Amino acid sequence: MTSAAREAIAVLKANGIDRIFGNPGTTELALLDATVSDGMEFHLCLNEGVAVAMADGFGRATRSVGVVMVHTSVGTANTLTNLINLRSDRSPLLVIAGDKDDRLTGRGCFCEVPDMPGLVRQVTKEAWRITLPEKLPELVQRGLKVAKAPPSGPVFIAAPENYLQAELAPEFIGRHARRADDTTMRVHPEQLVTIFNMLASAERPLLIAGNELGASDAVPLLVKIAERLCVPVVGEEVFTTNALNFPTDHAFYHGNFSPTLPVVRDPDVVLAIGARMFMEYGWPGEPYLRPGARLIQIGRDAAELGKLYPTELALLGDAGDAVRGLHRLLATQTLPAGDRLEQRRSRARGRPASSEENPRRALASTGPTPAGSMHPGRLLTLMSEILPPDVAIVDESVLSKGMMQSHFRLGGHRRYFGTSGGGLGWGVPAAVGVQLGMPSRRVVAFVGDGGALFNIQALWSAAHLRVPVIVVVVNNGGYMAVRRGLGQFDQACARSGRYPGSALSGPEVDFCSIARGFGVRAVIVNSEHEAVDALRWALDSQEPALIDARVAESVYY
Ligand SMILES: Cc1ncc(C[n+]2csc(CCOP(=O)(O)OP(=O)(O)O)c2C)c(N)n1
Ligand SMILES: [Mg+2]
Repeated sequence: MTSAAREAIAVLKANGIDRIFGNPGTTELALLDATVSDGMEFHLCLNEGVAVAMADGFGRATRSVGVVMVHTSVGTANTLTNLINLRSDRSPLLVIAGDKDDRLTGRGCFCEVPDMPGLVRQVTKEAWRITLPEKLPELVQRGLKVAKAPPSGPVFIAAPENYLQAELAPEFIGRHARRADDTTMRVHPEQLVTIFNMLASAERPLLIAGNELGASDAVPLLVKIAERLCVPVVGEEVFTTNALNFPTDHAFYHGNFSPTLPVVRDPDVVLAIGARMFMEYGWPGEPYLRPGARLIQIGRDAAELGKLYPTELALLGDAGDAVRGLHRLLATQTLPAGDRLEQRRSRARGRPASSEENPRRALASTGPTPAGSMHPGRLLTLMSEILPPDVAIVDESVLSKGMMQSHFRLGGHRRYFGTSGGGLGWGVPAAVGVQLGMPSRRVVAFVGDGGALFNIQALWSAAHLRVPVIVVVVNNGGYMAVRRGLGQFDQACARSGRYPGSALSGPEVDFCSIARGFGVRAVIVNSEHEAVDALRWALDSQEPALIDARVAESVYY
């Protein structure tokens, strides 16, 4: 005999899952008790938002499905912000929430929310409530399958306490303890030939490299395609970029998509691979793409293909697979001839062929800053020089995210994780999760002072799990996105010079004391010289560390 909870753990283990992130209550005792078994660990997180982001970081680092356990309605409610992030990032996750004993339904019991899946239905791919004990292993197995299936995303299961504890009849034991199928999405080779030839014969081709690429291992092959065909490349927009989709220091890389980039203004053929087109932040006014550009889109999400701009060719398929296929065609298809290739090369480079300097780096302004604070661009340049060649960056730096893309050398063996979801409180816990999943790399969280405070207690997890994550707080004194927004809004606040809801002062937040309170070493840096020392000090040890980097507020508005 075994309980539904124990059988659910057996299903997870059969799927190679060896840890659950969560925050339990007494409703989930059967599940928590069942984690005490060989090959399964429970990582206590000090808020459910922390659990979701840590599981996400771990899942993304190990290319697996993160699993989270939370307590009833109250714990589920705390998962919402990061579930919104994960849904936006197409990140697979399984959340199992304990629910009250099914016999209590409708009696106004403690923590009662009559429809737990209803709490999360809008921000998950699927949300179910178990109606029989034997449904738990079945839906855990199916939940993993649905979470992984393209476009991947979070799945939620509410499991009433009495069903978690119930013993299963023998025929239900072992029935679902098998690996959930992976879905392969192959693109058709003939269509790839058409695409290759459209790209090769175009006058002014453009490649848009999207997040699905960063999550694959095909970026080096895309670099080769761009180089051989001489095609300029842009990434997704800054705020939707959540992965390293093309080396940002490559001569053919023109930065994140922006309708004002010269190379975006006049393409005749656009190939968007695994890219969202687009996730609008505000009403765009003018179209982002010139009418008449022939658009080809490839990706795992049918809803994104031809979403806002009509395509000439739309292929539902895996971005990495498509790139591998296109790369193979380099050996067999006709490439543009000599002088045409030269013309294309100079357009792709977007800068004089002799200069080895990346144009966007030169463009980035790093003028003087008030004494006692650094320019965030300079900080990032220093970080780029000092951090290891295989460092993994976890970025939730809001207004500094564009500078991360331009000043920090993202390429080679470096990895980059961000969120496109807009919900603050993902970065610090996600970095702890990435570091757990990538023990041989150093992981650096680059987080805003405002965003860091939404789930700062993830520092405790870093100390508790002894993972050497380095948290760099880019401290500009508050919510500069709000401050800048109010300035651009140009009404009462701009006229009076008073900016409510944006300053983290009176008292100033003491990040170092907070970090030490959670068992993490910490230091303040006010200058470039101190930043260099602090980064070396943090890297010298295998303990987690926080660096409170004071950057100039005035850079942001
Ligand atoms: C959960 C959540 N609450 C509120 C917001 C609104 N918001 C957007 S940016 C921002 C300020 C972020 O401050 P910080 O992390 O310091 O970055 P900065 O704006 O200074 O670059 C806030 C509060 C949000 N995105 N998510
Ligand atoms: Mg800030």
